[in-house]
Amino acid sequence: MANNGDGKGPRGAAVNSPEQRVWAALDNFRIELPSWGFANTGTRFGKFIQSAAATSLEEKFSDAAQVNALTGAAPSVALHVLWDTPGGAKDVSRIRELEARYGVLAGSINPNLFQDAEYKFGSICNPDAGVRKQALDHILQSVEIGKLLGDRDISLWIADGSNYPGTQSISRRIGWMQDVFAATHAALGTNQRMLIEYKPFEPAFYHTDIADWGMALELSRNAGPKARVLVDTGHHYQAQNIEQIVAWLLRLNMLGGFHFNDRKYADDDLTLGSIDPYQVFRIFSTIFAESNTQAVSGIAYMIDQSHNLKGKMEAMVQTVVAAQELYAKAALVDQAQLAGLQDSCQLVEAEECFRGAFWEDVRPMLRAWRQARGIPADPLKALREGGYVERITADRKQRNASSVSTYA
Ligand code: PSV
Ligand code: MN
Repeated sequence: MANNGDGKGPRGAAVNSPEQRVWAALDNFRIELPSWGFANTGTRFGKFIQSAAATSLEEKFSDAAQVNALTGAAPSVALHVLWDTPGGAKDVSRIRELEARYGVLAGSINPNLFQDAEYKFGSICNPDAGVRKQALDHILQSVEIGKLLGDRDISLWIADGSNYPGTQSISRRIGWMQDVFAATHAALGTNQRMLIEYKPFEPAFYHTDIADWGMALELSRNAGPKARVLVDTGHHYQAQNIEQIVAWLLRLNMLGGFHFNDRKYADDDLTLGSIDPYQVFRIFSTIFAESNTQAVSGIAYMIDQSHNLKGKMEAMVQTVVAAQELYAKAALVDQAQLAGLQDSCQLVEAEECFRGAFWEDVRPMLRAWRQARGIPADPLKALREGGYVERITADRKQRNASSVSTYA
């Protein structure tokens, strides 16, 4: 979902009170929910079925609508084509009905290029031209679904790579990717974009075809003007400076959006901000500091988490609330003051100005903002007291008990 902080770009805007900055930021903040975050998933060692998990696309829309009602910040739900729209373009009218019934919109469209047996040795980088064509056809079908739904973004995560040195030509695979992305770009509608996601490892452990932001950037530029880079916060090596990547991509007007989650070790998909909230604050602060308003306005904020241990509804509400809190903290940074301190190299003062905002407790401001906007002051408490989780648990229990599949 597009979002531009306080709507004007911090350096260009009239300086408001901290509270006004926070309220304006919250009014504009939108974050997309992943349909797969409401369904049963597992680890690679086993699947954990939850009684309240969504067992159909309708239930995913219902859950997403509930999260949106409680937070006021999550009006769209990302779809994974294989799991949500197995009928392809034929499913579009059904999705439209669900949008109308539940009041949340379908968001980014995610082709699935990693699950089918044919993709064992890769999808768009597979040495077999037939498999590459199958992958391209699936991407083009996703573009078509997005076009029919009026959705802006196709999010492309390519799981391809290899496990052993010498077993694949890294170079030739680059060419195959370029061909597929060029064909994808050519199929995009006027308002559509393709977002290219990167990830250093997993499922491949020697080389991954799109391993970092440099590769994603080059592939995006090569594909055409409607391609952008997608930053999944869990897809970096431990010591990587993610906000620096964000600053570069914004500067180049090449940041398409985020998949938010947190991690302790690798791509753990933990709740946003649960391990390192300062990291998320630094990312948001980088966005508030950016003067290229066009680049900032194109950022799609999305959640990419699927919880196995926490209740799915609870985890999703908690995540949206955490994102709002960290976004509000970043809005508190006085950008004009900070820029002055940076330019005069007043290091300690600059650092205090920056991290001081992080240490502010913004929760009272959020409560006041929510009350003024007719949203429950404490969304998690409202979820617990509202009876929704009990209702869906009772309703879905039986179906989930007999479910054997992941990503229902
Ligand atoms: C892969 O790890 C990823 O981050 C991609 O965005 C997928 O679409 C998503 O997770 C769901 O598996
Ligand atoms: Mn992701």
